[in-house]
Amino acid sequence: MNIETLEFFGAMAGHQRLGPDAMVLRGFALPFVSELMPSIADVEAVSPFRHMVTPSGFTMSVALTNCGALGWATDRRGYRYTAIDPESGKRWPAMPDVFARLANEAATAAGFNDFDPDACLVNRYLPGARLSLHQDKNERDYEAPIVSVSLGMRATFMFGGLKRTDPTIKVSLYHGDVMVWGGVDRLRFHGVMPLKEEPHPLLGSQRINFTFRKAG
Ligand code: MD6
Ligand code: FE
Repeated sequence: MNIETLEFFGAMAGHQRLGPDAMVLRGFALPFVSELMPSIADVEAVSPFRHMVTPSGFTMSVALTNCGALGWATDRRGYRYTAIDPESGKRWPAMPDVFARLANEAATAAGFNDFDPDACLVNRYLPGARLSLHQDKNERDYEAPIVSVSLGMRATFMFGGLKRTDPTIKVSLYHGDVMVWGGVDRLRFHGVMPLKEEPHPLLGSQRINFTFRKAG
């Protein structure tokens, strides 16, 4: 299929381009939700959600856990990927098959073939939680895209440029939306505005985000 035809079918499906290599696939995760939910409980049972501390000593309002061979962690010493959950002292739980399948299919739909993530960061937002503007740059390989899945309450995502001071656009991310970005957009600053309480019929007053990466 040529690029115009791909773009046309993408637009028909409600896909929204945010940059040359960044797009939102509206509702792409919906067919996976009934399989994803019990898998979140499995992950949480091994490595519970926790509030980590940033290198500057700030306790994050977002609670997080991980699955996969590598997990993202932060403490006073810095940000890094670890094979061991610092809290449990054990490996992060394995990435459930359905997670890896969703990530791979979303990447393909956005034009990135053969995405094989080794890390899945799972973020939980309660009302008021936010994520300040940042770049994702702890991964070894910037060639692979990042695939980010939103479940539950709506979030207002801020998407900026390559400099912190560049203007940002705001995009609502809804239950089932998947963002894929890579290539020239891979290092763009981004964040999440404080979550408003708009309870979701399935997840209640929370938002869950999975962020898949090739970290190692
Ligand atoms: C979130 N996401 O959506 C936080 N990073 O809750 C991220 O920080 C993020 O969504 C890189 C790529 C996509 C993302
Ligand atoms: Fe990020």
